[in-house]
Amino acid sequence: MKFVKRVKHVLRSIILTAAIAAAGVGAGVAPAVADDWSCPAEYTCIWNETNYAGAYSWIHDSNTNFNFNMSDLASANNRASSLSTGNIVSCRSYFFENANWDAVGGKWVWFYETGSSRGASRDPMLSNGGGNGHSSAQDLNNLFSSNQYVTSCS
Ligand SMILES: [Ca+2]
Ligand SMILES: [Ca+2]
Repeated sequence: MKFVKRVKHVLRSIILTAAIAAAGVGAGVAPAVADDWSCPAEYTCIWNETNYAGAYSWIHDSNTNFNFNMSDLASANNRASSLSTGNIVSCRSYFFENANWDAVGGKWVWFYETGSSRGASRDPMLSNGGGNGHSSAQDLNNLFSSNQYVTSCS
């Protein structure tokens, strides 16, 4: 299996989130994202509440640490309660309890992109488990601290 680490685009995410928040205010609607289908192409999306609600973050590329903010400007670290892979082009999106993709010292699971028939691509409630693999049957609420996209699933 080939792991491909992409360069983070934290600044772009911040600008994009700010732009969306500004657009939401301008349009007179709440900036909260209400369903997983709003997760844009090539992003994995996390929300701090179940059912794809509350503060959110659109994650682009792999991150060794969730040191970026969600839409409410609070850290995304240990705050994901629901998750969608939207339409990412990666084959798999891994999420880890610990930073630095630590698959030994903590829980980890993976999700597939939309359209894949090989497994879950989203989960509205991480507290009762979710995704595939190692820790999929365990409580994953408010846990994730790093993520990794894998672009090849040979
Ligand atoms: Ca964590
Ligand atoms: Ca679940």
